[in-house]
Amino acid sequence: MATNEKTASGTSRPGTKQSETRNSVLDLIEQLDVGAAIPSERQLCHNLGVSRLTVRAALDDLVRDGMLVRRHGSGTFVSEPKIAQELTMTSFTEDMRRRGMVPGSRTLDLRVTPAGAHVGRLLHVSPSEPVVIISRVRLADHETMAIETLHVRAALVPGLSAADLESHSFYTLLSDRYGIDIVGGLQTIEPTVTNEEESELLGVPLHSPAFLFERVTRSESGEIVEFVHSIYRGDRYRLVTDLSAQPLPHRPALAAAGHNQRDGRDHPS
Ligand code: 16G
Repeated sequence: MATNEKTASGTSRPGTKQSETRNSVLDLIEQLDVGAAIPSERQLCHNLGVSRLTVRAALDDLVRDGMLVRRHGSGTFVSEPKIAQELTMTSFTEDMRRRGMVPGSRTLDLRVTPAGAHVGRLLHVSPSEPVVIISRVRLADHETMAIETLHVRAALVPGLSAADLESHSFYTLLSDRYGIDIVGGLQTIEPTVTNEEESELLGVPLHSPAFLFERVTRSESGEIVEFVHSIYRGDRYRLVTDLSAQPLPHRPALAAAGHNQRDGRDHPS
């Protein structure tokens, strides 16, 4: 499986004692199971022939990168591997299933309100257009992964309920119940940290690193279907892109995808 790799990002700054130590610990992690304890700092110093300071710095680095987790008083353990998120059009449900994980969804809120200026602009509707706003916590193998807030024109999804979205994939409902197939869209990704509410819902410390995804998708007819604002856990995700060769020139393609190059900022619309 090309996902959930433990150490695909296991390279580090070359040529320093710390990076060599980091790589040796990464080799060790590869041989251990998730949740297994790594040897003590003292043992590692002895095995690797480096100072305590070097070992500690390398371990700090690996803790920060989410490869190891420290538990007060009991030691340092191999973390659950991060999810290697490819930047594709797939749904959360489909994505998790493909990784052999059980997808889940908890609906926090579902309400219908006028779009307002900002969401109206993103969905290409008037500010008074009724929009369904649904907030969901997304789970994989019962663990919290992300909070997604979905905005969709109410007229597109009559009868959509909170319970529907706990037992079904939104993209599957769109296709099977409402006859809408998503064919493309635009997504932006920014680094962020979790606020108090997000930290609580995700079960992570306040101001934990996270990814802010914003996605606008369109159907076959070219109509905008959804605007989704999502906070994904930074300790559980890393982003992967396939660097296949692009036909030149590629800047006009970016412009066509909706990027505003004049002010240097990206506007998903
Ligand atoms: C993904 C999408 C989200 C979409 C959802 C549908 C990202 C960042 N977001 O999570 O925009 O609404 O899939 O998932 O990838 P579902 O079909 O499982 O409900």
